[in-house]
Amino acid sequence: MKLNWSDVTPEVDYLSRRSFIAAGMAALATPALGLSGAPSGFSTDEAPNSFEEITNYNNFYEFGTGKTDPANYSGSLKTSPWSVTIDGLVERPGSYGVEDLAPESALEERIYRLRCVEAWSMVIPWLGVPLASILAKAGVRPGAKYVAFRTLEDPEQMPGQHARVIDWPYREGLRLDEAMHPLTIMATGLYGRVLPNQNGAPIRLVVPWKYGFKSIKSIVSITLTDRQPETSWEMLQPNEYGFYANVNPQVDHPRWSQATERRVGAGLLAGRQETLMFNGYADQVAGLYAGMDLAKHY
Ligand SMILES: Nc1nc2c(c(=O)[nH]1)N[C@H]1C(S)=C(S)[C@@H](COP(=O)(O)O)O[C@H]1N2
Ligand SMILES: [Mo]
Repeated sequence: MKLNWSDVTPEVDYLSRRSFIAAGMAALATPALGLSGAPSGFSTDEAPNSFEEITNYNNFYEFGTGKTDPANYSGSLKTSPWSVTIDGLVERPGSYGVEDLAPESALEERIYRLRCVEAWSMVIPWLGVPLASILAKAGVRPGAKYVAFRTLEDPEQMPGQHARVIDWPYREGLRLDEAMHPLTIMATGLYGRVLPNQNGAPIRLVVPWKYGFKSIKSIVSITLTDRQPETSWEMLQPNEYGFYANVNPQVDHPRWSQATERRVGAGLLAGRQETLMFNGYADQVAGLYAGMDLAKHY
């Protein structure tokens, strides 16, 4: 594993956390919570965006549609206690506490690229657990083919829900094999800290080879089904947003090209960079779509 980005990122808190871990210490004297996710071989060695960028340029329509709205208005979300209902085709349906689904001792660090369908991207150092480990707790029953996710619906805590831009709650879904893929995680932190509200606290999905809208935030329910679930963006505009939403530079959005992207924070002179098939994760995930027409199943 190559973690040589540390000499190019100025993220001071993160660097100090890393050296802390290296020293084998258990606690941190900074406001960071010192969650010590083990690094994993799945991470990119690209320089992560700064904590500032990752937490102030967000899409989280429950708090407004502007990029700084989530940072400004998500303080009203109460993230603890928080439980996730897991139901449908599972052996042990029920309500699971976040601390049981993603215990600190199980957290892994995953430095992933995030590519929004709007053609910007970032690199984010998540902390989380494989979604597969969460599904194993509930026990997937034979016959389950898809996983459906829902975000909290509570306009009192999520003022953006007073506007009906989306048919709330925000909904997403994955095919079961996508959900079980080792790259698919449920994140509860980033940069060694508890997940900020604007990034989907206390628990959100991260599927790095798909457009960002698949990575649903602040999840309250997970349902195993035998049918492809309805998903928010497809419900809203099916000719523009599909169920699969795999990052694909060869399939343009009807209103803009997906061939290139702007890396947030790279600066005006950096120019745009080429978007990679499956967001650069083709070696790991292309096999999931063997034989499928990805222009049809966008
Ligand atoms: N519940 C919910 N989840 C959501 C969204 C949203 O509006 N509501 N926006 C999505 C989009 S479009 C993107 S690009 C990512 C952004 O994640 P980030 O703000 O943590 O970078 O969250 C996704 N998850
Ligand atoms: Mo997005």
